[in-house]
Amino acid sequence: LEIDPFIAALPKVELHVHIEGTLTPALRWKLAHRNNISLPYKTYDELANSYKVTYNHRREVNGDNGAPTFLEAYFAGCQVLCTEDDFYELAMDYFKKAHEMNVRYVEPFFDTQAHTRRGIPAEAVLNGYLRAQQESVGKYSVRSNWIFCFLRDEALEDGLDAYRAALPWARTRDGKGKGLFHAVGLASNEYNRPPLLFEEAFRLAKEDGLHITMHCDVDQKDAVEHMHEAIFDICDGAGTERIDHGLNAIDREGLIPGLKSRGIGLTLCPHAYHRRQATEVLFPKIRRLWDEGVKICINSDDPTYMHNVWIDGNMMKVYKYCGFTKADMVTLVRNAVEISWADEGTKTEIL
Ligand code: ES4
Ligand code: ZN
Repeated sequence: LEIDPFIAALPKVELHVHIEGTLTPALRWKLAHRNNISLPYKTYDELANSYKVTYNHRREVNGDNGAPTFLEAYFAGCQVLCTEDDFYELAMDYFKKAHEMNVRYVEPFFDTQAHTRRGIPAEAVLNGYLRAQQESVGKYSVRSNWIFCFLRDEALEDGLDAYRAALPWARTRDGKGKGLFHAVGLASNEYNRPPLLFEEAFRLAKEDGLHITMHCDVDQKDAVEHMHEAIFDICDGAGTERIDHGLNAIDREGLIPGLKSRGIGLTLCPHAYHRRQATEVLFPKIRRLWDEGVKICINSDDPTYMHNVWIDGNMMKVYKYCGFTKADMVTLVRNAVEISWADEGTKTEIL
């Protein structure tokens, strides 16, 4: 899908992108050699082919066609990331790409657990991203506030340990932190891992003055129950400020009013869903959320693992298939600004 010049030139904001999901085969190849990590691929082409993943996180659902699941490929990619410089380069590559797409402001997700469980010190991850956050402003005119993600398929205690270790890099209520992240999220495999399992973690983050979001991925098992918990139960219904994905809100009465009354926005990633939903099925659902007045915005999720469709490609898809006007596309960006956690000065500078 060719990017229309209007979409290319539109100033953009991205609120749903996993930094580890922007790792290109080229950088992965380079870091594998630099860090002396043997890849299970003999050639660069074989490596690039490993990015062709299946949609569902569960192998038994995909059938065994030999392709890795998304999460298998994503965590395999993480293995080349070892030093502070590696994390810095990963983030700077993304910021460069963001700059080229006229993305002005980003709230990237990061996992520390994906790295500490391989023996990488959390400081390497956090300092690498912190340096990129600082340098991207001058170098690429891209500002960012980051989101620490709990891996929901790991134990709560493990997530709490990771959170406590990362807290000096947060922008906490007392103003003492290093300012890398200002929010927490919930990612990885949602199967049998409802949001309420992480209630304690979200309460803690809220006490620390951080914002809260969580993934409720599309068409997962118990998707509407997970959404119901996220909206009505986490911190007694005053917890989550956004939901990542959340397309299943249209499937149960009461969810859309719950989103609207609390001002909970949805960070949608249309291409991720388009991989397995027909055009004429998917885009009317997005259109319906829009028509019902839910604050939605458009994002890329894990672009290098999703056919290299970045935020501009995702915006093109809704422009083309939802029947949105140019003014609507501007409103989508304004929605992102509104539901972002940028400070007021940054918000006015973005658009
Ligand atoms: C993710 Cl697509 C997706 N689903 C769940 N967790 C994730 N982490 C990064 N991308
Ligand atoms: Zn995501």
